[in-house]
Amino acid sequence: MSKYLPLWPDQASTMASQVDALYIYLLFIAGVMTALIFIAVAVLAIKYRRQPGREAVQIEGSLPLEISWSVIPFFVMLTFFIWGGVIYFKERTPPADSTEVYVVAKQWMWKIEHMEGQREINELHVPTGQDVKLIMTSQDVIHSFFVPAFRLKQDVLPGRYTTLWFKATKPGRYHLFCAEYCGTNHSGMGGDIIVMDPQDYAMWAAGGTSAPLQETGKELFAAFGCSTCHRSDAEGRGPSLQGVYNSPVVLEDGRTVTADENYVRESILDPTAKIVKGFKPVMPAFQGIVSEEQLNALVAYVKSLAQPPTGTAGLQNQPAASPAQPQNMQVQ
Ligand code: HEC
Ligand SMILES: [Cu+2]
Repeated sequence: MSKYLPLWPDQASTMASQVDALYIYLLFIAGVMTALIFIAVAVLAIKYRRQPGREAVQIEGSLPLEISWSVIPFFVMLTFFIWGGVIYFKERTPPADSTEVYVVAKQWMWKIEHMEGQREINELHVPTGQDVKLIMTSQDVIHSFFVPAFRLKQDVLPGRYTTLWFKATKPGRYHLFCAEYCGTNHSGMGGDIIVMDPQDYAMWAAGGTSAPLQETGKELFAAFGCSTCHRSDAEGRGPSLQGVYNSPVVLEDGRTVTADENYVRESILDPTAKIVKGFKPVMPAFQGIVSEEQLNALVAYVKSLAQPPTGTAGLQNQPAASPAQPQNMQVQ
C-alpha cells in the first residue's frame, strides 16, 4: 500500500491491514453518503427550479420516506461500530503465548526491559511472527506508546500498568512516537521498533549480559525482605505467592479479585488497599522505596511463581505455532 501512496504508513503488524481495511471502508461509505447528498441537492435544485406556470405544492410529510432514510443509514453506520468493535477486542486481548516486555516511560525516553534480561533505551528489538505483549507504566506523567506501522496506540499512565500486544510481520525499523503531550521535549520522545527475522533476533538476544528479569526479581525479593514473610511453605506471616498470579484472591471485605499484573503491583506499593482474607495488614508499603524497574522485576518474579517449577519460568515464551491465530486479510 505505502508503495503506491507515499503518505500511507508501512503495514508491519498483523493488525495493520485490518485497521486499514476498516479505514478504507469508512472513507468509502463517507464518500458515498456525501456524493448522494450533493447529487440530490443538485438534481432537485435543477428539477424544481422556478418556471413560468409552475405552482408550488406543499408536501405534508411521508412516513415511508422518513423511516427509510432513518433506518437504512442506521444499519449502514452500525457496521462501523461492529467492525470497529471486533478489531478493538482483538487489539486489546493479548494471546496467551505472548512474550512479555516491560516498558517504563519517563520524560523523555522509553526504557525497555526484556524477560531474558536485555535492556534498551528508545529501541525495542522484536522478532517477526511472535506475539509480543508490552506491560507499560510511566514514572512521571502520562505518555502514549504509538507505532504507526503497527497501527497501535496506547496511553502509558503513572501508577498502573497498561498493556498492548502486536505480532510484527515485516523486518525493518519502525518509528515509535510519544503521542501524549508530556512536556518540553515531548517531540523528541521517540524511538525505533526494530523487527528482525527470528534467527537474527536470537543472535541479538544472545548478546545480552544481564540476568533474566525474574532472576533480578528473585534477588530483590530476598533483598527487600519479602521472602521472610512470603515463604513457599505457607508458614510465613504473608500468603504464599506460589501460583497466585492470574488466580482469584478472596479479600478480607468479601470481594474476590483476579491477581493480574495491576493487582500484584498494587499489593507491593500499597498493600492495605486490598487485604487478603485471613491475613493481617502487616505488610509495609513499598511505594517510593522500589523504583519502577525494580517493581517490574518483582512483578515478573511473582508471575514466574505461577508457572510450573521447571527452572525456566518465563523463558518458555518462545515462538510456538498458534493455529488459533486468525489469518490476516491482506489489503496490499
Ligand atoms: C512483614 C511481612 C511482609 C513483608 C516484608 C512483605 N509482605 Fe507481602 N504480604 C504480607 C501479608 C501479611 C499479606 C496479606 C495481607 C495483604 O494483602 O496486605 C501480603 C500480601 C502480598 C501480596 C498479595 C498476595 C495475595 O495472595 O494476593 C503480594 C503480591 C505481596 N504481598 C508481595 C510482596 C513483595 C513483593 C514484598 C517485598 C517487596 C512483600 N510482599 C513484603 C506480608 C509481607
Ligand atoms: Cu511522552
